[in-house]
Amino acid sequence: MSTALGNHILVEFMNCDPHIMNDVAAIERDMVGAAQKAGATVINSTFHHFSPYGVSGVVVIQESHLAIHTWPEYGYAAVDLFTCGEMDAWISFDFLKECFGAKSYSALEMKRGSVNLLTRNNFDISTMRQKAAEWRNPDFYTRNVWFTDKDDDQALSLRFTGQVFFDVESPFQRVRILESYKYGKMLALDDMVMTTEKDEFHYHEMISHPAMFTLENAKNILVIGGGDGGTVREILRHEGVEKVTMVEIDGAVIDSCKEFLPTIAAAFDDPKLELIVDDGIEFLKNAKANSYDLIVVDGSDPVGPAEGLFSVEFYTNCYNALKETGILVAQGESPKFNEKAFTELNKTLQQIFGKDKAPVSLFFVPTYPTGMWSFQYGIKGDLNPKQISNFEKIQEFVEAKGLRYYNDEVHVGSFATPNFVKSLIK
Ligand code: SPD
Repeated sequence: MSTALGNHILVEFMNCDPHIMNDVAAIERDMVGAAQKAGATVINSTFHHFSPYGVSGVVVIQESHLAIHTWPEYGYAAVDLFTCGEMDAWISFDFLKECFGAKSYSALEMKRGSVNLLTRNNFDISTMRQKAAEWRNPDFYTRNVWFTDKDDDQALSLRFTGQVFFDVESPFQRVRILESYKYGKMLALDDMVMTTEKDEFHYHEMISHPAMFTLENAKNILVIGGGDGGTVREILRHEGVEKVTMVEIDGAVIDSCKEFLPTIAAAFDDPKLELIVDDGIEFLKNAKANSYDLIVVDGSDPVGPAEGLFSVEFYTNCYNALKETGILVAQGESPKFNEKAFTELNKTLQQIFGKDKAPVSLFFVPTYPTGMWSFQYGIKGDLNPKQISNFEKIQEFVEAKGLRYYNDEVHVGSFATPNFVKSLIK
């Protein structure tokens, strides 16, 4: 029989992966996982991310607690594994060592509450049980966990509930579905917000309808990227569309959105959609000339797999694949957050489509850094999205489909450019 009430292992994890040491969601998941792995019953967990870096947190278990404090700048974690009963905390130790990528470690094991030093009370357990039944969890428990989409100097942060629905390192990127307090569930690729349940319509209505109403009769459409499904959902609202081909490089994005963002991934079963999981850049190299009325490039930011979506070669291939009269719409970055990518993309499109054939449409997305975002156009043939006349048709469509961002006024207004944007693209 044990002569102590508890067992306490004080752990030093050293030379850990610094990114993990600063990832509050991963650390919470791993600490809870470590408790479960050792057969503990998890009661609650609370974790906090410090600014600018560092994480602290506790997992309360039926068998006592696991606690952690990290110093990412030293790749260091101080961990307490306090257990009682039969639980083997060394199982948690081994699990965390792997999760944190600790290259060195040490541990000090102590017995806590030596029964030789303690005297047992005769306290009245029945009164205590009755009191316990009256307790309520006070409202002061708060979570302060933030997802931050940032460059070196600017950021957009969303407080999230700690719920991680999907977290997979695909061959291309880290794909996550997290839950934010204000904007519902969101898709994040690496550390960038792609879309959220509450404001996705800003982006998806504006990437689709201005081009569709400029063309008026688009039948054959190609979407590159757009794995969450929001763009094809909007395009397929237009009854005259005969076929949409969508080429998304990362199947994990499609799978995660189908399962956890079904209102965005709502059109994947549409018979007019051909879904291809492959590299869109390669697809366009081999695309037949003169094929599409509209090509939509719904890519992520110009890092990782989307980098090639900002090249001259790629847009030349898009130009060739468009019909004689056709439109290209590309995710154009922000003239405030990513001025360089915004400007270079416009230069590329002007070079390929012509100087007056690369207009910019600006719109507002609350969950993208700076909020100001753009779609950039390449116009082939005699079309002008700034000068449309089918206002009534647009109004009927907006009403019938219950659109929440796009309308005839927004269409025209979105092509108005502030002076600083004019000078970036002149
Ligand atoms: N920084 C966000 C860039 C937008 C990327 N595309 C979002 C995909 C939505 N379908």
